[in-house]
Amino acid sequence: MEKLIITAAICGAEVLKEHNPAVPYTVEECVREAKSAYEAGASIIHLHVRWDDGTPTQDKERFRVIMEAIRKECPDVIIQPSTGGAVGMSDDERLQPTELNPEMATLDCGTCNFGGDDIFVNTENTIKYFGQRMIERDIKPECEVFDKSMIEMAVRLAKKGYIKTPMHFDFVCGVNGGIGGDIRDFTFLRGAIPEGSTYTVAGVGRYEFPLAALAIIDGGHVRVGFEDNVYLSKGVLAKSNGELVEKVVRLAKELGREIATPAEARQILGLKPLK
Ligand code: KMH
Ligand code: ZN
Repeated sequence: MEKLIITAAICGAEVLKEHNPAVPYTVEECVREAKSAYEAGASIIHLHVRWDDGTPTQDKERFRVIMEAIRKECPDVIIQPSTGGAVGMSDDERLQPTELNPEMATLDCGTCNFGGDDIFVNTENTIKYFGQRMIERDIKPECEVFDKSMIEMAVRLAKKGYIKTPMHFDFVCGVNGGIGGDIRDFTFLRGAIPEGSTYTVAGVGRYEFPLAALAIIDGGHVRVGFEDNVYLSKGVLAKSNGELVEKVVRLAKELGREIATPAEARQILGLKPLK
């Protein structure tokens, strides 16, 4: 079985210090959280950025500063900026970090409710626009799917040339408005991706670790982090993203799965090796 790629979604756009005081907003806090995850075994950092007061932004310069600061401490880690940003942002606002030519970025493959009155809008034309941008800039998309129909959208747009194959998916399970995070939800998504694709699973809240275990057994990959879940176990806040990654490493060890280094993750995902 391939080694396990662990992604740490260290920050997100919605989670706040009120949920867990270790949620990073400042440059220094982002570096601290990325480093803790990297040292624990994460090879990919899925990155949103905030202004110092916690407001989410897709500002290119803010991304540049934080990505450079993370690289100083985690020289070979794969940094995967979000192009989802926060609900309500325009397409061009969201696309700003792609101008920095990251190795990877997220590509959200459909529209869904996102709690309360929020709607996370990704029309077919938006997905084509984002997909085209990633092809032009040689950025590997992580196709974020919040439901099975989004896999079908990604497959259809890949056939039309908007997404390169083999595709890499992220099953985000447990968002209010998307698919749930039970075993049958996972197997439904898992069975729908084309052969030769890779996937990671991001379970929201209480789904984080049970889904991680399923992916470890199945040969998939795992995303954890404050974006998805702030608890180490029921009622116990994680002190850092690193603690969440450490728990996945422990599960993987018990289940006999080795952890991929960033270089191995690049190989598995078909990214160019670092120069
Ligand atoms: N913050 C969500 C609205 C992504 O990173 O691409 C979108 C999101 C997805 O987090
Ligand atoms: Zn995200």
